[in-house]
Amino acid sequence: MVAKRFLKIGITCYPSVGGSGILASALGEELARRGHEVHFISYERPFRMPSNAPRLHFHPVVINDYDLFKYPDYTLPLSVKMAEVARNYSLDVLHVHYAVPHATAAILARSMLAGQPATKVVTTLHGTDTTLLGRDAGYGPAIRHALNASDAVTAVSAWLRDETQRLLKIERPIDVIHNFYAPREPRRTRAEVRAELGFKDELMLVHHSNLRRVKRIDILLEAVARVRPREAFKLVILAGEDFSPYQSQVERLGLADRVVVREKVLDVEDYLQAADLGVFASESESFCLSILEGMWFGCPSVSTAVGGIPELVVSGETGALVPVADTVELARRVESLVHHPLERRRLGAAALLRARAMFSAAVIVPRYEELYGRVCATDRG
Ligand code: GMT
Repeated sequence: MVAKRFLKIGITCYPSVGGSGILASALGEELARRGHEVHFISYERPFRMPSNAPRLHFHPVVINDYDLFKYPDYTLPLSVKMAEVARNYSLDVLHVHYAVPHATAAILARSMLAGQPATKVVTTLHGTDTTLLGRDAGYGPAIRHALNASDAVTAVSAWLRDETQRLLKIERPIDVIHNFYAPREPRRTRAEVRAELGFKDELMLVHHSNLRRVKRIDILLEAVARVRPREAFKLVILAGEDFSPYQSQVERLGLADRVVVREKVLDVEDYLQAADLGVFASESESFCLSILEGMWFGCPSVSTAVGGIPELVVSGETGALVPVADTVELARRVESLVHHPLERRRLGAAALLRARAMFSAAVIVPRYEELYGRVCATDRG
């Protein structure tokens, strides 16, 4: 039997609430649990990064706001910190989540380390780094350069891999490693959460996201407003950002007593265990970690068939998929599942099984370990 090689891995991600940061934090935590030494490098401690866990370290990037710059720069101090940590801790791998500007900073850091034992750069694409910024003439060439210079590139869905190759005209191989989720134990009971939210017998619809434009909260609210009878449900929105821009629409649609909003929620598990059905109207989504989070609590979803979502949700088996911007169909599928509890539970049970079988830490983390092993075994020459 070959002894397992424990690696020293630097991870850079956005530390705030957002799918790429959540995934990167969970990956770092799991890698440390498996014996690797993990160094997070970012401007803030990732919000889900546990304190006092063995082999888990955090290195802050300090950004000075010099008067001579109109815009503060993050890429250079990040690359200097990456090189410093790589040198001081002999990192085997720098794994960056979200290409902009992390991949460019990592390539620069690797150049600064020239002549020393090689640190390999792995870039994981999460979505808008390709689908939005990749189309931007001011970013596209820099992203293409950083991806071509990375030792390995991964994408969180096959759809995102194909989009990246098409949009950025990249021919190099991109490994698809889907996202995983490792739910924490809820701190409150389902009954306690429902009481806090003011529920009686209503069904709990849930939507959780950062509310950015691609999430199409406008369409989501319009669809929910069509569902009858209204007394049968309430929609809980766990908002990563300020919900106030949508408040007037909630009132106009007569949903004021049907929509409950909680902003900047960190304990999503508490709410997801109490939810009956997820609703998503995104017009672009490379994966949709939020759907997966619900699946882990047996919560099926109705969502748009867009981007990588069909790799996660099997329509009719673990949830329902509807065309983008089809408010009527979205409402129809939600209403049908509101009225058919057995069907809802069947989909929820299958969603949980699928999450365990395909999107668990036990399945996904070894794929990253295998990738690290592969890049560490190669010499860039
Ligand atoms: O736009 C967001 O939701 C944030 C973004 C991020 O980088 O955190 O999310 C992207 O990455 C998530 C984790 O891989 C995916 O689950 C989301 O689908 C993806 N968002 C988009 O593609 C719009």
